Amino acid sequence: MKIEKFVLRKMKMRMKHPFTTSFGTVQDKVFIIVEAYDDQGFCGYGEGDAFEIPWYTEETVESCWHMLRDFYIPRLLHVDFQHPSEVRELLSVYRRNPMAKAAIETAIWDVYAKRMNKPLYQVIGGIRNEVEVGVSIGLQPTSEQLYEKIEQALQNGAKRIKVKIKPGNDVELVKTIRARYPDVPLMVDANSAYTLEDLPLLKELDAYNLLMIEQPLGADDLIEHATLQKELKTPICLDESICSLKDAKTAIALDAGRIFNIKIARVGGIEEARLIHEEASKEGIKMWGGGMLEAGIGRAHSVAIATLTDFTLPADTSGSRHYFEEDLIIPEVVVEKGVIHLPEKAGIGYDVNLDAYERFTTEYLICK
Ligand code: OSB
Ligand code: MG
Repeated sequence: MKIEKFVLRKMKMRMKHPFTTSFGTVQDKVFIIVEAYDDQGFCGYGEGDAFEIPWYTEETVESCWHMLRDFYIPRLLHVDFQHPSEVRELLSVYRRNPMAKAAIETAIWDVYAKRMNKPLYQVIGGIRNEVEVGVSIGLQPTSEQLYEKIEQALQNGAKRIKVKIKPGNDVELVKTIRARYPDVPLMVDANSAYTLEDLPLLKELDAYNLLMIEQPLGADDLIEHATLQKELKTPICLDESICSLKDAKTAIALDAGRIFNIKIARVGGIEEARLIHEEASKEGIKMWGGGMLEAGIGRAHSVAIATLTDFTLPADTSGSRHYFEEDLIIPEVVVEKGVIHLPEKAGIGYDVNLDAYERFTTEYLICK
């Protein structure tokens, strides 16, 4: 197959509520869409989910635009290849920048699945057509607002609750949630806000029967995570620390975490995510699908990857309406009683809602 034309779009969608983590607050979701047009007239979509500010990973919307326009698109345009899994190798000459790679690689997987006339989740090896999901609740201005969000999530059937923590907003917060909801499947995510100097505090979290503690330490702190895991009963889940198969292998060798949050964006594409899944499965690591506050196209890809065999824990992916008044796909992603049912249409299984799609576009570039 050959890609004869790419279109890059910069998009902006206002979120219903600001989303706050230990690294900062997102109110406007600014992201990239890649459209890939093949030699048979099929069009595939991918989403670039780096943030405007390099706080979760080092990439930004602008750095991704640059990588895509100046390197990845010229590398892939008019090149003949058999299968989207080859894109990983074709782009491997360019170091890192995984979110930019994922944006274009996922678009090519979507085109390929459409050519095969099969749903993407089946093409990538998914084994189920529904995915259980929980919610990720950002840091809230008041505890009333936090309880309100938890209450809402539970009423909607969320399979587990994840709350963000940061220094000064941690043990006491978890303690009060646990007092109110003794049996709710609960976990916390620190987004790298702690160091090993916080060991005594992190050990206190062991008392609250958490499913896991997500990314307590820095992205580069694999050795430190291994030290911490030895001191904790609660499993550590790695997020920011795993940006490639190589990172996953190192984390496994060090026993730096017993659970992986897998995001296609963070690891550089569907193929890298599949390889990590394969490796982690062999080693008994549990997995679940992470989220990037995606719009519909990224959401569709995130749900697809969560259908792989060992994604056995509830994903972070919410329905479209959780973050946005209106999404850019039809139908929108819907969560029913904590479950997302995957569409059986070819490719990502959702169509672009052209009216919304154009309105959310702030810039575009045609490359052919
Ligand atoms: O750490 O998983 C994270 C959102 C943006 C960046 C990082 C993270 C998150 C979330 C929310 O926790 C996931 C989602 O609902 O999309
Ligand atoms: Mg996280």
